[in-house]
Amino acid sequence: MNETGFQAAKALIDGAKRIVISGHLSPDGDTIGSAIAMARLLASIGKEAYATADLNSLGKLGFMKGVKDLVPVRKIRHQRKKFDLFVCVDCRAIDRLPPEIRSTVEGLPTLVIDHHDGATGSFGQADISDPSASSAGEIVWRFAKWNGWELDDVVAEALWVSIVTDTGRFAYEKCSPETLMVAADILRHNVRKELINDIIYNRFSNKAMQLKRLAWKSLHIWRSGRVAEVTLTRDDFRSVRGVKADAEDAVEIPRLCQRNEVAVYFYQIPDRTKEIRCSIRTRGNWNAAELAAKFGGGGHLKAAGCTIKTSMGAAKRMMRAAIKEMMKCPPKPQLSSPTAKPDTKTSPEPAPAPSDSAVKSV
Ligand SMILES: [Mn+2]
Repeated sequence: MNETGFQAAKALIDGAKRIVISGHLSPDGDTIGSAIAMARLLASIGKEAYATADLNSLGKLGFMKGVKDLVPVRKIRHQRKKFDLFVCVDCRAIDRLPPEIRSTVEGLPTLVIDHHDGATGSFGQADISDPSASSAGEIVWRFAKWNGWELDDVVAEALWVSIVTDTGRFAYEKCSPETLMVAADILRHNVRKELINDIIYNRFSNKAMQLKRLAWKSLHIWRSGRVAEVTLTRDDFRSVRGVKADAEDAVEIPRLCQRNEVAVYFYQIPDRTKEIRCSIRTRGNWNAAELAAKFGGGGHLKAAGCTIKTSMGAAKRMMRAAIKEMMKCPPKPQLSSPTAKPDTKTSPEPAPAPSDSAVKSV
């Protein structure tokens, strides 16, 4: 419990009337869930609170009860009345925010609620981030309880989506005993857990199915599967009239190789052919965030992403060279979370899966 941080956060909120809330670009379940929950909790104590997101990137998350209250990013700039507080969830850098809102929130007093590793570059006046938390949603829950705020069903559902997606359904390393206690409390509310699981993980549109087929066809395996890649080009997306959100989980395909340690999903956004996005997942101690940082990207220890501004062929050559370089030396052991036990004797299997959601590529 971050008592000092929570008190500073409370003081900022007490002094604010009109609050804007946003998470990172290409929002995932945790970004949307923690933003919706925070806005609703703040509204419950009489604040005018607006959660914003790029509504075109919601993908499957459109089913969530709180989505109807989200304000499109473009509308935030045209708000006539000024905001007096910005709450930044699941993110801690201005340049990771949707570009449409950056000028509006820059310079506002800021409360940061993040859980990414390597908590650097904070820009807030109050910061209740915790890299050991499973999700930003888990921190929102702790803060709500600390304040004595009541959760309603919409908040509970939003926080459930946050935690379920960011822990890979309670499977990833950062899923702690406390995460399960939080989840247990959330389940006291009316949460559509079966429906949520089905929509997010078990049902795919025709476009998504066609893109999966193309991604499987592109599977490229090297180093006996220790490294594997899939690729979706602009033409692939165009051929099925699909968008990025229709293939968010493509990086899970190369990860299925039995010995896989580094998985990469290369893709092009239609209309931006000179820009190759790479979604990276690692096992063991390979640092996905460091690999992505070589190309100006970032993320978590085992789930990260970057954009390389070049052609597909050149981006692949650059990424493959960086992976080879990284794999020359054995990975540095690292503890990504204070709750993780350094228990190497009893775990001959590769380390658990990454700490980001299956619904989006970082
Ligand atoms: Mn998150």
